[in-house]
Amino acid sequence: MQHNLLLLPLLVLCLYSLPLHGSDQHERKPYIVYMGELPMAKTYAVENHHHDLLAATIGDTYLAKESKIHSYGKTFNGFVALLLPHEAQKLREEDNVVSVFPNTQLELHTTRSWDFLGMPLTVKRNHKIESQLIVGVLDTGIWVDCPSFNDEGYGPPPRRWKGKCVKGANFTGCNNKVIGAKYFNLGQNYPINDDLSPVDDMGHGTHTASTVAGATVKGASLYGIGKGTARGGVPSARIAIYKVCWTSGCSDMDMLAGFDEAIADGVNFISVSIGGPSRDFFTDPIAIGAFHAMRRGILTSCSAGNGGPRPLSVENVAPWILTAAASNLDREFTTLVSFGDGNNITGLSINTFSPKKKMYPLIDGILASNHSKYIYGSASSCDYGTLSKDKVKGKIVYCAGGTGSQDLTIKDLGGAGTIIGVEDGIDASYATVIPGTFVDVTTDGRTIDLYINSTKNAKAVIYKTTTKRIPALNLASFSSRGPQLITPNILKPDLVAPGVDILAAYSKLATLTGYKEDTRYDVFNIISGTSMACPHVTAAAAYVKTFHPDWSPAAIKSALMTTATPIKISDNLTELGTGSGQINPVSALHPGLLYDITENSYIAFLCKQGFNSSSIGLLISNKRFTCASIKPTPGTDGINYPSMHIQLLSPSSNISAVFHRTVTNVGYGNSTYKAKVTAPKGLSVKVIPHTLNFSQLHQKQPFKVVLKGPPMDTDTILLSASLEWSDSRHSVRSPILIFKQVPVY
Ligand SMILES: *[C@@H]1O[C@H](CO)[C@@H](O)[C@H](O)[C@H]1NC(C)=O
Ligand SMILES: *[C@@H]1O[C@H](CO)[C@@H](O)[C@H](O)[C@H]1NC(C)=O
Ligand SMILES: *[C@@H]1O[C@H](CO)[C@@H](O)[C@H](O)[C@H]1NC(C)=O
Ligand SMILES: *[C@@H]1O[C@H](CO)[C@@H](O)[C@H](O)[C@H]1NC(C)=O
Ligand SMILES: *[C@@H]1O[C@H](CO)[C@@H](O)[C@H](O)[C@H]1NC(C)=O
Ligand SMILES: *[C@@H]1O[C@H](CO)[C@@H](O)[C@H](O)[C@H]1NC(C)=O
Ligand SMILES: *[C@@H]1O[C@H](CO)[C@@H](O)[C@H](O)[C@H]1NC(C)=O
Ligand SMILES: *[C@@H]1O[C@H](CO)[C@@H](O)[C@H](O)[C@H]1NC(C)=O
Ligand SMILES: CC(=O)N[C@H]1CO[C@H](CO)[C@@H](O)[C@@H]1O
Repeated sequence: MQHNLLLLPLLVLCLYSLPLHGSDQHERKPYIVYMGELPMAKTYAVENHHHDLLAATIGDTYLAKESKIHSYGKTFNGFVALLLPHEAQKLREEDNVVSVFPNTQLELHTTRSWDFLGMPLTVKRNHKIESQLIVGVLDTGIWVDCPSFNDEGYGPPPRRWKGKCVKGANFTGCNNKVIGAKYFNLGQNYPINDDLSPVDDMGHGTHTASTVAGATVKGASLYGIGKGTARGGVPSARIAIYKVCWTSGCSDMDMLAGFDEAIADGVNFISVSIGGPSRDFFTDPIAIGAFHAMRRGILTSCSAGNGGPRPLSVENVAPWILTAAASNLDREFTTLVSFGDGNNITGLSINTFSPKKKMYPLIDGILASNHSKYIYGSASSCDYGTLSKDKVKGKIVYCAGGTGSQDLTIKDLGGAGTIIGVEDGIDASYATVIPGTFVDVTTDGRTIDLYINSTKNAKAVIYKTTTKRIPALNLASFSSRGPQLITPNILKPDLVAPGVDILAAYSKLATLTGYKEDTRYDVFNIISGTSMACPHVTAAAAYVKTFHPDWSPAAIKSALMTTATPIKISDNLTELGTGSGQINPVSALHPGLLYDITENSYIAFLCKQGFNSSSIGLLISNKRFTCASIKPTPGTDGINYPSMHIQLLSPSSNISAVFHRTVTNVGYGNSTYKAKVTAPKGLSVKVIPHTLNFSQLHQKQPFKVVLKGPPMDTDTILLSASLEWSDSRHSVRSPILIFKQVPVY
């Protein structure tokens, strides 16, 4: 339901996207031909090589030239071309090609948050180093002209910066805060109403960029709602925006172009609040881009997706990606509704409207129904086309269930407001285009039903939204859950960060609800999604880097994971969505031990996963590489991951797994860590050795964790344990999760 709310306007706009350029090429479709790392010896330009390969495949030099859309070649090798399926197949068999996949569309995963994470305004910072960091944001573009991107007090861009600021429609340029902006529309099929420039027509990119690195803005609010200080997690850092998403979605080829440029421009971090169904790593543009970023010391963070609470919904699962799930904050935006009988209920919404009258007539969808025959939809949920304008006008309409755009329907019919009953629970507040709020259909919804039935003269009034403090730290229900199927023995998502009701900067080109019928524009907005969690994680990683500039992407990720706060578990599926827990950026500065992963360990891992030696050779530009030439990586997962996970394929399997790990001492030179294990009944967790002695900093110590147990009970699908290394000053925690695959949900 939440997913729909965020995405509905996008789906509508899809209809306007133009067909691909070229008239007689309607059978050819864009494919991405991915060729791995750039060749070591650049004997001649990669473009020429791409052209030759394409010409040989198509068998026509002219057509080959016409078909090529783009050559990647700044940070990895590959191109996009319009191909027929058999040509794509032919290219797949070429020696120099890792993968060939059709271009598809990905989607967006759509101020107190930093205080809440233990980073008050006064948190200690390395401003000088922070101001040298550049965060690349692949998103919908940016609206620079808002207070969060005011560059007062920022010096010139870091010297290593090689990016540019591309001008265009409604885009005024960059400054010393937003130091780079580019846009990508390789298919030239952006919707007609989109601005051909890095400007943000949707608000999403402005919001995520300001969450990472927005300047500090006092007294920020949305029409007085959520008032406080808005700021990014690393307010001194610089932003470079790569617009890869249009109102029609974000295409694979544009995503890859964004990565290619961002890496070459010299960003330190890449934040991607975008995703799609999980794919094999080397046919997934985000996994490919993030892999080449990792090779150059750049950490990529991504959102886990808004497919929760459904299991198997997690996206962006490559082990070199930091995958972010979403939690709520310790506040809620509640909207009071008073009824004619004196009763009140509180719903959740962002209602910026104050009532003009004391009370309004209240009806439900059934009473408002247009009884002349409608064919589609249900009147009780106020579906479009089912209600009568005469009956709705001037009234508040209660709609039970439905698709989430009833506020727009009721507005069209001249209604005064709407109360929407939601079926699957609500844990985020969404803006409504007229006075409105969302309530649980089975509890408050039933109260409203009874009241409407009890009188001929039902009345109600919806007040402006106010803020309420709540006990915090729950996984948002929309946040995607594991298990994942690409590398089943790696736990994803990795971490949780705030993603519910986040106040951050917004674009003046996008209305608050995204509906064109809305007339409210603001430089702030409150929105929800794992899209909002991802930039929090990116910023936390950047913050850690300002204190440890020499740490690798995997080391920073490990620091965040082993110091995270475990999330309260309400049910089995929640456990599959929280990873190591909620980020705690200040603790992550002192993790004690690190689970580092070098590029070579990722390569060994890919060998273990069964990737072809010649493909892996291309990824690292070493044609002679063979998996046989490296030491096989031992253990169940074959990678030094900071969490431990196995999926049992058969319900009758005994539990048996071994995790080989190596930790690096970054705490005190001379220290002894003892293992502390918590495990449920029926699971034996042995840590060998049980004590790790370090005599100096940066010393490494290996250990293994051996899991053993009988088959899990029939109605148990998860067993959850943990390992904590402690030297009495640090606690280095790894979740251990065993999941039993069940045939159907
Ligand atoms: C309902 O809310 C109104 C407005 O805040 C308040 O005056 C009234 O006392 C409340 N009624 C009940 C029963 O809580
Ligand atoms: C009821 O629906 C019909 C068919 O869509 C439409 O022509 C008519 O105007 C509607 N009536 C009212 C009162 O809205
Ligand atoms: C209210 O009345 C309608 C129509 O008579 C009926 O279908 C519905 O069940 C009633 N709702 C409740 C909660 O009693
Ligand atoms: C890798 O796969 C390709 C075809 O997909 C095959 O030609 C090649 O022999 C394989 N290489 C190795 C080392 O297995
Ligand atoms: C599970 O372990 C028990 C005890 O070690 C053994 O008897 C049994 O054969 C094992 N079952 C499977 C399926 O391996
Ligand atoms: C390390 O600790 C041991 C035992 O506590 C002590 O004997 C030794 O001197 C310490 N070494 C250093 C370099 O501090
Ligand atoms: C670590 O040191 C303790 C005493 O400080 C000793 O008992 C233990 O055997 C040592 N462990 C290893 C693995 O060296
Ligand atoms: C889910 O968790 C509950 C305890 O919270 C447990 O009783 C139940 O058996 C679990 N269900 C499954 C399918 O594992
Ligand atoms: C908000 C804003 O500046 N919108 C402008 C975008 O560009 C169009 C066409 O140039 C203008 O008409 C808008 O005013």
